[in-house]
Amino acid sequence: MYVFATNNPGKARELKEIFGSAGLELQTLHDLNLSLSPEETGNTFEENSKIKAVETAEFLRLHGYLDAIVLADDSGLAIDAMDGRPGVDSALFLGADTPHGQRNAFIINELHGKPPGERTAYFVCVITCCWPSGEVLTVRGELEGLIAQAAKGENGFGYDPIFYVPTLDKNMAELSQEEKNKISHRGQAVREMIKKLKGK
Ligand code: ITT
Repeated sequence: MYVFATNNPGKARELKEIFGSAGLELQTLHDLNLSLSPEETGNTFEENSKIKAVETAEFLRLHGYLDAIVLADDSGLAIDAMDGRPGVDSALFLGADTPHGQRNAFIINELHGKPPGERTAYFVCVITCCWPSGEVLTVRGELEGLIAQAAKGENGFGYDPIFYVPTLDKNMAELSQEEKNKISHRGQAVREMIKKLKGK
């Protein structure tokens, strides 16, 4: 069984859809009535994604899930004009409990008046898989875009309303789930991971 170690419902929705279209079932800890929030003490997406996968795999073993294959996602938005922030601290930006609407408004304001060439940004998604044997594998996906002039769209989650995708002339939150998955940092990483899972 594949278990996704996340507390973020937006990530869970996206991964489940991509797994589903590959004919694989993915459950979250929430689906198993379990809960765990590993401390993200790493300095990189790779480190934090591995911490979440490995700790959750150990936790599941203790709960009797001896054959669980665990996936974890660490992701975020890096803005060039803000020296790569919020980056690996994307979930903590302006404080862990700050609503995303407030974070997005802050970023729009920070970049106010900047021309497109100074609005470049990219989403990163690193997914780690941890097998019952303890073997670990990591993949990374990235999507480049621009910080939009204004927040737009109701879909997706997090920073999606302020991320402009030039090739589609839309903000990420204006894309359907299917459209986002096709191009997104997470979509790319998950599809690569699924190829590796199927090759095992
Ligand atoms: P888990 O660790 O439980 O998976 P989290 O939300 O804490 O959930 P991260 O530590 O990886 O996840 O933080 C990622 C942050 O970046 C979080 O604030 C997200 O809202 C944001 N983010 C990640 N992927 C995104 C996406 O596809 N679109 C918009 N924002 C995204």
